[in-house]
Amino acid sequence: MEGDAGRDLGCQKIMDGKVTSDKIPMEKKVIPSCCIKAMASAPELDAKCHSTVVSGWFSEFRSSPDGTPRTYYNNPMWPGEAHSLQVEKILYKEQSEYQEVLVFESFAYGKVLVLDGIVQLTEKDECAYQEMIAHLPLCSISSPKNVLVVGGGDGGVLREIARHSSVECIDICEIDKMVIDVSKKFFPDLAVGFEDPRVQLHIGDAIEFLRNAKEGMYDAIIVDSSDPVGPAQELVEKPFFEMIARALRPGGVLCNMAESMWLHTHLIEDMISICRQTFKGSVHYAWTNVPTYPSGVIGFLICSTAGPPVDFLNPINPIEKVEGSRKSSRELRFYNSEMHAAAFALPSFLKREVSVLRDSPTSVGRVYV
Ligand code: SPD
Repeated sequence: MEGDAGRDLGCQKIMDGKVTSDKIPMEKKVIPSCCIKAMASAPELDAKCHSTVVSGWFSEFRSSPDGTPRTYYNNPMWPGEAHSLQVEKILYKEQSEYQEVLVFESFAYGKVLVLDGIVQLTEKDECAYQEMIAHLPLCSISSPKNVLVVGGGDGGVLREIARHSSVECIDICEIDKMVIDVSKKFFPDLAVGFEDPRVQLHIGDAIEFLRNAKEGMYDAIIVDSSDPVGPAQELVEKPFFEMIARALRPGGVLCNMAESMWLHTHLIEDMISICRQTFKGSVHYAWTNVPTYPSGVIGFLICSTAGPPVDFLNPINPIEKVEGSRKSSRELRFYNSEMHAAAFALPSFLKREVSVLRDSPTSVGRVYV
């Protein structure tokens, strides 16, 4: 069984440099200072048993490929911090060809999808991510027709794209079929996106898919990936962005998940620099808040190729006028035109730290240094 509770406490003891005997009664044991809630000498109930769950609380963790004890609160993407969610019940845990897939029912955020120990979505706050990553680009161009989603196997982004009745074809390239199957089973409100007849599903590697895509084929490409550790590593590198730019029509748009401004300014700076070299239209950074993501926010890199200029800050295709958006069975929960405009307002520290954002936002065109 995964998540041996005693081993987990052992790990905490080692971290504190104190080793207490298992024969000492519970009430006399020293609780490791790093995690008061890790009182895990009582075994976890089977329904809550997983290596990321300590005393009924899930925390994002750093996995150890060599099998040594896992170090809690030290994920390489966000060292020194972790967000915890109280687990009601683990519903699914399986290793796919690419990653570990975990679903649990949480106390406060509904069902949660976790890949390789990292929260991908919760039922409560997924709207803040899926609605923004889909409508920020699609509302910025008129009559989008061909759209590609990279990743997004849970279907939530598809659900949002489907609100745009101008769209004729939605290709999705997801590497891990298990994510799709799990979403269909546990997250029907997201997986409903796969039921749209315009959706063409491609299971496979996005790089390979883009290599074979017709030049200038897409009006918009949305990259809904996991963090760039593991299978998504290549999705923040220059060759990937070059392939995206090639697959977009002139004046086509990319919206790419771009991490947290509180945690990843170097990564953001690198991604923006690559995109400035690659996308000859405009390059912007926008963000939204998602309480269950590390630091509670996540950003998007939004770019356009050379061609008809795209004014991301003043969308030409406002959602309130998008045909089909009100017909959808599910009302928008987060996105509206005010949220669209607000997403491009950047805090002073970010403009200072990421030099390429210093004079942003601009109305149309490049992000100037
Ligand atoms: N740090 C987590 C980033 C996850 C981004 N992808 C989420 C997938 C939701 N469709």
